[in-house]
Amino acid sequence: HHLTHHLPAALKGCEFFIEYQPLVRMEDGSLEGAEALVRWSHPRHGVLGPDRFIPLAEHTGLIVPLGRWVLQEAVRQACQWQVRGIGGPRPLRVNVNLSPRQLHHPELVEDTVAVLEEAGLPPSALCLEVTETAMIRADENELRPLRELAELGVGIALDDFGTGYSNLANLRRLPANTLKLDRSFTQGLQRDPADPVDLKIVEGIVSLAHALRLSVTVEGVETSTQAEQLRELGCDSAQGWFYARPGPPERLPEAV
Ligand code: G
Ligand code: G
Ligand code: NA
Ligand code: MN
Repeated sequence: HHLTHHLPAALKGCEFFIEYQPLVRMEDGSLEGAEALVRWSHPRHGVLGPDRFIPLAEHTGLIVPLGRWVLQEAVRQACQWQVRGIGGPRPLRVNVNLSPRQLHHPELVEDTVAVLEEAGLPPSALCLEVTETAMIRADENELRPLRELAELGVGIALDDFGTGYSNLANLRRLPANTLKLDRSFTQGLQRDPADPVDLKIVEGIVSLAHALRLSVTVEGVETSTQAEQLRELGCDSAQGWFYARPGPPERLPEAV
């Protein structure tokens, strides 16, 4: 694949950049943080989304240096927000996605700690997102680095929750402190009136998550109706086009 072929040069040539999508607290609409979403500014194909190249980078192993770059960049950015007082008295958190391959990399903990220390960012200002599917596939050895990071105060989010096949016993053993409800659930609330079964499912997931002391973030909120329903169902924070699309870091202060 020709894109695969060009990935190493693209990383060397600084063709990647990051957009940030705000995370908003449901209780008061305040800005909680932002998710870092990588893009490739390809000289011939224009801007490519992560779906176009993350699987390729994962396949070749380039995801490790690329992921490290994303982490470093995002942590530096979070530091900038802190320095400028954006987000008010509570420091903004930055969420960074981790691929399965990064999860298995022996230096994950060391690298992450080094990046935080170098930037002077407290571990609690970083959250690592790992998909539900990747987490439930991980054995105890593979979960250990995440557990270590969680003990240091780094947030761990179960991303795209509801698309995998977790069972309850499984959820308990994961080192996550946040559950990100996949946007397919949010879409189910689109109809007016919302499907009562969809409402019950979300309600059930939220109460299960809270029983396990997981905070719930909902993805893909596109309308005020959805936002209101999800707030009433007890979701803690939200992300989606209703609040803001992913954008450059300078735009974050205007987000809320
Ligand atoms: O932004 P949308 O922007 O198209 O992102 C699509 C998916 O790509 C998201 O679900 C996200 O999990 C994934 N993604 C975005 N940035 C990164 C990244 O830096 N690393 C990894 N592994 N996945 C990412
Ligand atoms: O979950 P991942 O981490 O998979 O999610 C990020 C992806 O979701 C990105 O591609 C982003 O552009 C997209 N996205 C973010 N907000 C919304 C939304 O409100 N609606 C839809 N349809 N997609 C969204
Ligand atoms: Na994500
Ligand atoms: Mn997600």
